[in-house]
Amino acid sequence: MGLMQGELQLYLVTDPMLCPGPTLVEQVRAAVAGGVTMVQIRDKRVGTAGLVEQTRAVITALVGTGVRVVVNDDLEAAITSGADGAHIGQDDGDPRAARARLGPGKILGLSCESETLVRAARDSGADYLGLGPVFATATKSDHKTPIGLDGLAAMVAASGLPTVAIGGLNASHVDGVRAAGADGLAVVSAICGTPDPRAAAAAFYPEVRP
Ligand code: TZP
Ligand code: MG
Repeated sequence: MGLMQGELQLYLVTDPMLCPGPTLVEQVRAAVAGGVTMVQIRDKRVGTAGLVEQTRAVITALVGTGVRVVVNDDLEAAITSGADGAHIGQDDGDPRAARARLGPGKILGLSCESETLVRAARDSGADYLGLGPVFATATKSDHKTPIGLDGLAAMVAASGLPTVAIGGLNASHVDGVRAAGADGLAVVSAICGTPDPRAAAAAFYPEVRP
């Protein structure tokens, strides 16, 4: 199934430091209760088995919420866990091959860090593009040069696909990201790095969630 309206609005990416194993499921559950619309399981320190375990636990916790779960980088983990799809970067192989392996029914996301990459992604089989980093962030130590909100706007305009912005974003950036034309914000620390992920998520769109 392709993306649904509003599904990229508040996209939570997990992190092994900010939402470690013992609290991962509770943090994600709280964040979804606060309005998170999609979840990506991201942990570069564990292998496929670890990702499958985390993903299954989160999927189980989110039954009934309608919130879909994708896995970062690892197609095998995405398929084995029964996730709704995968999110890959530019170093994770050809997105067309990823699409073929996942099949048409799964979500495929692709990270793009430049307008050139965005143009190349138009016919890649991706359902949406992750654009960033918008701002510098400590969460991803090896991130590329920040694109800023102006760079984001240019990339959105070139994309022709649904887009979610990522990198250094918090609730104060909702209007700026929306003005740049992106469909939503992807966030790690502004939700998982807080003591109350539910309240932190709810702060992004206070007009729709009390
Ligand atoms: N890709 C680009 S920036 C980033 C990823 C995974 C990390 C974003 O984390 P934060 O804490 O929301 O800045
Ligand atoms: Mg990757």
